[in-house]
Amino acid sequence: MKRLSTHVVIALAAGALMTATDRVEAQQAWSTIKGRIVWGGGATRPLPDQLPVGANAACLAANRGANAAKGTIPDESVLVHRRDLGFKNVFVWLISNNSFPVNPKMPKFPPQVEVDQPSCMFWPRAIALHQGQVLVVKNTSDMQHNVRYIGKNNPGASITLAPRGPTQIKGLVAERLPMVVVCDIHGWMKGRIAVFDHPYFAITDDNGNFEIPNAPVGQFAIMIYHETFGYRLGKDSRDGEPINIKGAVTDLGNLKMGK
Ligand SMILES: [Cu+2]
Repeated sequence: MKRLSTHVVIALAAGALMTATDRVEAQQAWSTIKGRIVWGGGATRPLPDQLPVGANAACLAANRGANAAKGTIPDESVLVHRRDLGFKNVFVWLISNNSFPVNPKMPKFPPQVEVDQPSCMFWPRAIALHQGQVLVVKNTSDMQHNVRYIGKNNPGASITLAPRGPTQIKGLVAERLPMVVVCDIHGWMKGRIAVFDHPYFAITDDNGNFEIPNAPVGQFAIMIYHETFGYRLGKDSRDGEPINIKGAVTDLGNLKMGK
């Protein structure tokens, strides 16, 4: 039998690999992960602290929750819904030691994510973006703000924002945990910016709900993290909680968090 030339053998081997990969992709199923993070720290929900903003009339005037007589605005670091105890602004994301399969039908992310500082607060306070998205930091107030963030993989920056002056932050890369963002002019202004190199992340809404569509069926781990409480189950869950993703919907139900 005539020997096959080296390049023909390599080409055949590559063809076999391609076929195997295609088969895996064809068999990969997708599921929507959903659930709700609820306050689990006791019978009474935590009420927001009141942050003294002193004589800063502009902050008081612009903030709907302000108490002008006392000169305070509500601290938004822990927000638990007064009726259903849903826990807002909790980051939820999948982690894996390997790269994730991605559904080819998954919609593309919009080019940018926006955050504003209209009332001496970052709104939204919890920000999540996919690597490649541009973070647009707006300032629709009549005050000067700045935005400073510190990352482990990102060099960080401190950017002054004139009244009505937006800025764009490009080239953010994935971080293991959300980065802290602050305004140095108003010491109480804090938020978190999470950056992911995969599309499987969400932030809980006012009622604690989250949803991660198009997640790959299989055994993975899920991270549940809040700026004040850290990992949902403490250090035991710093490498995530096991999750078996299966069926059209993987419903995790109510997950308690807080202490
Ligand atoms: Cu500020």
